[in-house]
Amino acid sequence: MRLGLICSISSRLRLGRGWPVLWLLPFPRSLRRCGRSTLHSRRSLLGLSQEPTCSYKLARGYFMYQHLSAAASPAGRSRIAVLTLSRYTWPPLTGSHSQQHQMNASVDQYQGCILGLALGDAIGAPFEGGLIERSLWKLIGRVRDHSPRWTDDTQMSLDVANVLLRYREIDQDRLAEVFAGSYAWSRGYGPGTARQLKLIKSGVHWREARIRIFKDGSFGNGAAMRSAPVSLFFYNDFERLVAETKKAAEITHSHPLAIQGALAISIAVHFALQSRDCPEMWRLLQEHCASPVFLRKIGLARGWIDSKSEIARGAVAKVLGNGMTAQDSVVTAIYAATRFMGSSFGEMMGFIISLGGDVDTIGAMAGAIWGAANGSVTLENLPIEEKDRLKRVAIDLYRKRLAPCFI
Ligand code: R7I
Ligand code: MG
Ligand code: MG
Repeated sequence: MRLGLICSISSRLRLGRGWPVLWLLPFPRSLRRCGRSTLHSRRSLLGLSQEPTCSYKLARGYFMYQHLSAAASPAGRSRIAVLTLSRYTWPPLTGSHSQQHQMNASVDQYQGCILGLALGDAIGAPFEGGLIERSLWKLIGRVRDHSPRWTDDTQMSLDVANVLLRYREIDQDRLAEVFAGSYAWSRGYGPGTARQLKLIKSGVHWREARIRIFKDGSFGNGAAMRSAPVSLFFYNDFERLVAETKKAAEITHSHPLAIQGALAISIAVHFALQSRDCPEMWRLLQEHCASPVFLRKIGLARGWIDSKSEIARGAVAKVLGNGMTAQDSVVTAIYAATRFMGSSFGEMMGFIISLGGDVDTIGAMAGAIWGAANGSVTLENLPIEEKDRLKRVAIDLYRKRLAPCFI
């Protein structure tokens, strides 16, 4: 009874601005402090990731976990303290979709996801766009050590990851600032997003900027291409995964189709991490991407995968699409990743390049899914801009990913 009370009153309390505040709460006598080594082995078994300030365990297998973190405010002066007290059981409780399954993705899969995303983006970039874009990319498409350079797809994904690692949620104001601060024309941003980010930089609020270019919000694939890190961070909590994916998308892409595209990639990455059978993935895709165009394309892709038909690239490009909009590229990427899940990354990229169109983005989305399922071993030897940074971000996302919370 008392345990429940503590859990409910202390869940993610935002304690306001000012100096960091430590809340001291009484703990039931039946809880005893556990040693770090016990905690560590239990944490790895449970897939917990946050570094606790202290933790308590009950003999019955329940334990409490106290986490205190402080995040700098926008001005960098005042601080917000967040205290999280959670209760876990071992084995995890059953309940919602994500809690019904053992959550045991590895750090290698996280690295595979981020490396796959960046490699798909960088390998696909020279094939994107018309003659002018391709010629330009020939000039600027390599970094100093001649590794392929990634584009806006990876930059915005890193921005999302950085905000998640710092604030442990999608803080939309902060993410809008980070997007605008990272903007560089040479990363090949989508035309609408480039204009929005310049507006935000000039002081226009993101809620205003996002409807200045397209009045209903953009339905470009710019939200879907950056949603994989959200899926990695909220791997253990499917409801948060859905809610935070929407928040990350709507800053620049508030059109329902763009949001559905972002959800589709988050869901596909979520299932790739679990190496689970597909029927449940297709069902959730249909549930969360319920517009007629998505439903039609998801149904077709599912039928092709289930029948193991080797559909010709021309038909895939024509029917599922290869364009810059969410509805013309997201299902294509999920189809390519699923079809080539048991093949090499190179084979998948060869297929995606042969589709033409928005190759870097279809490559980035499919690469994230493929890498989340297959891990990073075969991607390690491929050259890519700032490989160490990409791997570090993936490791941080793994270490700090949201632990399951049963409050
Ligand atoms: O979605 P976005 O960030 O573009 C991402 C693409 C990826 O391929 C990246 O690699 C990069 O190259 O760009 O940029 P937006 O400009 O918001 O959307 C992309 C395109 O979708 C737009 O330029 C439009 O052609 C189209 N589009 C729309 N067209 C009509 N009405 C998006 N929203 C609308 C709309 O509401
Ligand atoms: Mg790009
Ligand atoms: Mg692109």
